[in-house]
Amino acid sequence: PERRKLIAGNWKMNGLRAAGLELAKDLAGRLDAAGSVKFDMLVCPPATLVHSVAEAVAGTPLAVGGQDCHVAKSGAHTGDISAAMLADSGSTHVIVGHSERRQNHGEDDALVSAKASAAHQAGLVAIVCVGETLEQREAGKALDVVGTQVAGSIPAGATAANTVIAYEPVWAIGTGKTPTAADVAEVHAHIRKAIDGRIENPGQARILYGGSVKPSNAAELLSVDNVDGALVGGASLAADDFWGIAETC
Ligand code: G2H
Repeated sequence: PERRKLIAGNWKMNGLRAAGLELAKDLAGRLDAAGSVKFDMLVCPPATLVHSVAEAVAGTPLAVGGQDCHVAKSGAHTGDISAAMLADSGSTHVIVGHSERRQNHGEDDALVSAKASAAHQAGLVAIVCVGETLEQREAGKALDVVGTQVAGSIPAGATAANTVIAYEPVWAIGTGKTPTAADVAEVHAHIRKAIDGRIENPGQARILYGGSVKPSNAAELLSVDNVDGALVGGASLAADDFWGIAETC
């Protein structure tokens, strides 16, 4: 079967209650009104809003996810949130290994893999992020770096149903710069090969592109071979922009 595209919004550290709930309800309302659409839609609000957003959109096709989880189910980990807590709050997905976590919190592939495994134990879909820095791309190492990250960040037990890969070149995040369609195609084809033997049913696994996706470039990026959706940051904070991206599917 054809891979259905996933349009995922990563709100990052944005969203107070009123605006976050309004945004989520707006999107859920558009999904309901549209009836059948060609994409799945997910929003990942800050942890403070996961439960209220999930309650507000319950019964609609809009899915809700977290932006990170701890590897443990519970325990003495001040400030952390477990995958079980996200699931209990209405999440079906969680992003792990976003480059902002890798850079700002020193997360490495082994930890990302353990987080993805914790997500699976809790019944969540893990969205595993990978991507090279500008320095690595300019050194001609993008494919090697991404291949190594994929190999190290996918846990045993990963399947096309419980794991999504997101390719986010670090230099394209929040910068307005995007790789060419040819570069995206090259990396996504490389990832498709790299997940063989690591994700059950690899041909059905979804590989998202992320990094400065907006309505004006979404059609081109989403039509690239092996691009099965988008992970959207800045442009997921306005309903018209996020919906506009999804509508290009
Ligand atoms: C990449 C992306 C969402 P933005 O981090 O994960 O953010 O679309 O703002 O580049």
